[in-house]
Amino acid sequence: MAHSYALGNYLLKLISNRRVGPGMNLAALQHDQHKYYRVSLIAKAYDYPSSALPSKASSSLTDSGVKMLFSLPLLVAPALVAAHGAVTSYEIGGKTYEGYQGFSPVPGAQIIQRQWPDYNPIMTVTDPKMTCNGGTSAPLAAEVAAGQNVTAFWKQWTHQQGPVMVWLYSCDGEFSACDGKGKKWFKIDEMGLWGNVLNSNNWGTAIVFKDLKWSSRIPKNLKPGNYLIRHELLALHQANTPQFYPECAQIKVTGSGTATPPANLLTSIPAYAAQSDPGIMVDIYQGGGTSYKAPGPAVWTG
Ligand SMILES: [Cu+2]
Repeated sequence: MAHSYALGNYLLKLISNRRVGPGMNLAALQHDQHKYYRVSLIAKAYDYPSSALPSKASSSLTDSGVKMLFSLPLLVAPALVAAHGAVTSYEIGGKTYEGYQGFSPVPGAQIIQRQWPDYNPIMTVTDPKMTCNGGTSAPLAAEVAAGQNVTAFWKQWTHQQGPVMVWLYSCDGEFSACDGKGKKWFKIDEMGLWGNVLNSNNWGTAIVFKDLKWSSRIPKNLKPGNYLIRHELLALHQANTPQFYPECAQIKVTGSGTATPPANLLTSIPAYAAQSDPGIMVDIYQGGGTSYKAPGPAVWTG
């Protein structure tokens, strides 16, 4: 709902600032992909030609078109639930592991994923939901050999600016007692920005947007044992308004490795960085940045 308010507010600002006139480029609306979807929906409802929709290039709507958008915010309310996204299944060694589909946790569901209650954005890095998006346990675990890939799948994903980060946590025991607490999380994979244009689609999350999946290799010398694997998308499409989307699954790493990450690469979640970290609190449009460093420790490759 916060997004709906933000859209109305944004359009109001556009109109009141008289920044939108006939033929003006509306690419700014794409700053929030949610807005893009809403514009699409409304345009559909009014039989705009498809050329009137904001696209990856650019397009324009007339002043009256914008007013029409502003007058119809309720039309798009159902789109809110469909926005955002979460990991919904995994593939490991050719085997698919169904995850959770969202919004109605099922007691005892036979899955490896920790059931998250919703995929609303988490807005602060210190939120307790940061650990596993509120998921606390799962009855199953997937076996994965050290050195093998784990692929996470998203049924849907909406944003194209911000990093992908993949983390592990050593349970040091049974999953039922594995709460993700303490300074024991480490990164095994990340993809932030390539190139130097923050206001672009050259981001890890843009790959998830396109492919709806992400593969990461479990470090090949990792010490065997029970681990949580945590996939995190950090959406940066709204200036200085980060959105975190993390989900966890339980994996049993096998092999004969002995390696563990050094202490300087371990951190706790929530709060693996300060909210003011430049990788979290960033304005990709007006911030003047030409590079980006994902928050948290460096990736440990084993
Ligand atoms: Cu979203």
